[in-house]
Order: sequence, then C-alpha cells, then structure tokens
Amino acid sequence: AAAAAARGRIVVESDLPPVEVPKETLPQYLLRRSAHLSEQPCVTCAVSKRSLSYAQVREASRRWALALASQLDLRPGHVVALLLPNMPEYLPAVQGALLAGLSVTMANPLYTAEELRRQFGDAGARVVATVPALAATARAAVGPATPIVLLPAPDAASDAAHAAPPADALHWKALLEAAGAGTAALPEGDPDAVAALPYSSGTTGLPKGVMLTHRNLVANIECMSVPQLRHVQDAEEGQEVILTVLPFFHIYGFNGVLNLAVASGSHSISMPVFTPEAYVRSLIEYKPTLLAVVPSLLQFLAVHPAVTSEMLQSVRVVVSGAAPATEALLNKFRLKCGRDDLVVSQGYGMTETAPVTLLVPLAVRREKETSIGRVIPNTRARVLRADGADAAPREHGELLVTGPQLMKGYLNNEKATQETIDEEGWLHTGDVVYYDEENYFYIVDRTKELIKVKGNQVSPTELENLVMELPEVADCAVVGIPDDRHDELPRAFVVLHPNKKLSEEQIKKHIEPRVVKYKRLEGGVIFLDKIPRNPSGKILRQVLKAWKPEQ
Ligand code: 4UU
Repeated sequence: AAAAAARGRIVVESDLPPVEVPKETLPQYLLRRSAHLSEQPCVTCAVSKRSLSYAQVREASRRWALALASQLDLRPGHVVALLLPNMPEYLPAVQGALLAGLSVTMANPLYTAEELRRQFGDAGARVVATVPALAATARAAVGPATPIVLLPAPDAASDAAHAAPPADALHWKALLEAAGAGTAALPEGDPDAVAALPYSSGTTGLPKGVMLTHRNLVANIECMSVPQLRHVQDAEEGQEVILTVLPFFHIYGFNGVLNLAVASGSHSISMPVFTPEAYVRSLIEYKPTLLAVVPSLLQFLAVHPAVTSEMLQSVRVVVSGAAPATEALLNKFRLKCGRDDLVVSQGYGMTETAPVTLLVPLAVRREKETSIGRVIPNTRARVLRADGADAAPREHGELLVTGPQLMKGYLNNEKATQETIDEEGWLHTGDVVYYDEENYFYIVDRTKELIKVKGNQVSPTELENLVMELPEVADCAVVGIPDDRHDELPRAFVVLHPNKKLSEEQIKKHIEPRVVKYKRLEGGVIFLDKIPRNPSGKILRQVLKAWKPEQ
C-alpha cells in the first residue's frame, strides 16, 4: 500500500532555486544583514513618536542580554515571557533575550490573567517583561518569585491610566543602564535551539507552545528575501516604510513583518492599539510604502470613509494573510485605491511554519489575486484528497507542507506533534486547498477546529471547557460562523441537564471575564437536545456550522 501511495505522489515544488540557509541565530542573522545601518530609524511608534534607530536597537539588545544573564541570572534554555503591546522596545526585548541564549514566549497583551497563567505556566517562564499598565495582570498570572520587568509605557495615555506598578517590579531602563559597562561574554548561540514559543491550538485542542528554532525563523526570512519574491526591498533601494498594526506576539507580525523588516533594513511604524483615527493619521504622516494586513483590516481600508485614495498613493505593496480575503473584498479595496497597479499579494502561513509556506510573487497578475500563493523556496507542498490520493491541479484536498521552517514540535506534547507532522515530515495543515496549472494555490475551507476572529486564533476547546464549568451544562460544542467584519465569530451549542435552566446571557457572562474580547461568544448561544457526534464521540463541527434556526 505504501508503494502504491508513493507511486501516486504529486509534490508541488518551488520553481525558484533553493536558498542556502545561513547557520546563524536570529540575532546574528539580523545583525549581519543590517550591519551597514546605524542612525537610520528602525522602529517608530506612531502614537508616542518614540523611535529607535538601528544602532539603538543593537545597543539595547546587547544590554538586555547582559542584564538577563548577569542581573536576572537566566541561563541558555530559560524562557522569557513578553507581555507587550506593539512598541519599538519589542525588538530589543526579543533580540536581547535571544542573544543571551534564551527563548521568548510572546503573549497577547489583552489576555486575562487566567489566559496568561496557562501560557506562562506551560512555557515555564522565568521572567515577565511588560509595561506599567499590565504589571498587575502579569503579577496575577505568575507566582511572587517570578521577576517582572517594566518597560516604558507605550504612550502617555496608557501611562496615565495605570495604577502604581507593583513595588517589587524591576525597571528596564535601570537594568540596561547597569548593564552598560558589562563585558560578560554572551553564549555563542545555537541555531537549532528554540528561539520563540508562540502559542497555537493547531488542528485540535488547547493552545500549545510552538517550538520555533532560530533556524526556522532565519530560513523563513531568507526564503522570502529572494529577488523573485521580495516584497520588502532592501534599504539601498530606498528604505521601505512599513505600517503594521498586526500584533508582534503573533507569528505574522513577529517574523512575517517585524523580523523581515529588520533584515531588509526597513523602517517599521508600530501602533500599540488599532484605532481608525491613529491608523489614518499614520497613513498621512508616515506615507508607508508597504502595508501588512489581515482581511478585516483590508475591509476597514476599503469601506471606512476616513480612508481616501490620496492616503494610499505612497503604498507600493499590500500583503494580506491569516484569513481568507474574498474576491469581492479585493475588488472593493482596489476601487477605494483607484489604482489598477496595486494588486494585493496574499501569503499563507501558520504559527507552526514560522510562518510562511506560500506567497504570491510581487509582480502578480490581477487574475491571480485571490491565490494564497505559490510554494516559496526550499518548501514543498502536497494536496491530499479525501480518499487519500494526491490531488492533481484543481482537485480539492488537505494541504500538506514541509521545509526548513517547520517547527521542531509542540512543547511538552509529543502526541499533538505526531498528530500534526507525519513520519515523513509532512505537516498536515487542516486547510482545504487546490492549486491551478501554474501552481498557484487557493483556499477552499478550513476543516480543523481553529476559529479565526480578525486573524486571531480562538480555540473551540478552550471555550467549550469554560462553558462546561457551569453545573447546568451537560454538553457543549463551539464552532466559528462566517462574518464579514470579523472573518468568523464563535458560536456555542449547549445541551443542558434535564430540568436545568440557563440563559444565553448567563453563559456569556460566565465567559466574558475569563477571556480576551475576541473570544467572546458573539456568534450567539444555541440550545440543543444533543450535540451531533460521530460514533467515536468526535463533534461533527460541519453539521453545527451548517445549522439554521428553522431546523
Ligand atoms: C486563508 O495566521 C497565521 C499566519 C499568517 C500569515 C503570516 C505571514 C500569513 C501571511 C504572512 O505573510 O498563523 P496562525 O497559526 O494564526 O493561523 C494559521 C491558519 C491557517 O491554517 C489558515 O487556516 O490561518 C489561516 N490562514 C489563511 N486562510 C493563514 N493564511 C491564510 C490565507 N488565506 N492567506
């Protein structure tokens, strides 16, 4: 049977020549690629206007590395948690930890203490780097023995809003000043060590730590930097100005934008929170040449009356990913721009692949705009039909990918790793796709449990567990329902114990204080007599997704 399967195998390879992946850690790689830059701006906050040059990022990274090693006594392999909004210091906070041989786990700054406790506990975080406004939440999420380091507030407004920070908190500025004269040697650095531990629920279950090595992250940047794909041009050709509100804790913002931007010598414009006003002001003020977006942001640009075509004239490239962008949306955006030459390039990525595996080349023809990309260098893809055979062009099936960007595995979860990456090293994405005769891929459906709300991950299992905490509830299943403005919204189907009463409001009230806003049950709560399951007990999510009130 194996021989038959092997004979019928159809692997889609990149038509671009393979890239030699440098044997460097991420900080070594970024330092080398941006070594010729010093006073040029690296990251600027659109709200506070605080800016770090390339030289300042290097110096702050070095000092933070020394502070972590000598003042906080962390050793290679230890984990630093970052609970930070998008801000210029995000970059040295990551790079310094990596220079010291540590790993970083990046958390959503809007998470509740309960959500953070799970992530930081699972990752084994030794230190939490955060901002004054989040210090109390950070303290509630970790034990009293875990040091908390306070970075400067991202902007004056959030500085004014915060209560007095915990007395035992350490201060980033003081630590960096003390480290200034430090000459302690930093470890040489191991490219195969785990660099980042973002959390993803993958195809099933609760969020899991995704072990991304330096090599995974470096390989992905290097493979996206080939001239045929290069969306971000090198500083010598004119420094790219990249406006992004995509969170740096998520792999798209982290490696797909921020690290890639540094490697290319770009100027990144960061925003701690998205507001239409701040975004529009930044378009006018910074005249970005590149926008990194998710479909819900593209929707904002396309329909919001405050966004005009004049503001979009500086934009050379728009990259979209993380959720499906419909042809209608892409056309609406083009109409708003009033520019036929501005074609949105989609990329397809996953946390587990650091993130990109498919990318549409920059010089894309308009009829390929709905494609999620072609295979990037060093990467291979297969499409597995429902009957187990490899798909030919235009046949639908599950996307399988492999390449140097594939995660090392899920942290402390060999079972989930094996369920995701098969013995031959193919990662099963849980996405249904097809490819055309020119090897452009198109998204059809997502068959894994994962719900995406404005590009953010929502794990149904996590919400089901919370609903099940209510004693009145006998069974529960959560699925995503399509929504124009949010991509999807979580909807709960609930079975109550006989003679028990519970309202939709009561269930929502139970969930609300425990989770970040986008995980709320905005798709509603539906009471059923029974959750449809297959004989082995697996929830039939497709049946629930198709549920209609008149049933
Ligand atoms: C339809 O969302 C991401 C990463 C996205 C990304 C990063 C860098 C896109 C382009 C880029 O340049 O990661 P996760 O782990 O949060 O979610 C992964 C899932 C995929 O399995 C798929 O279901 O997000 C969905 N997805 C997409 N869906 C990702 N990209 C796309 C896309 N169209 N272009």
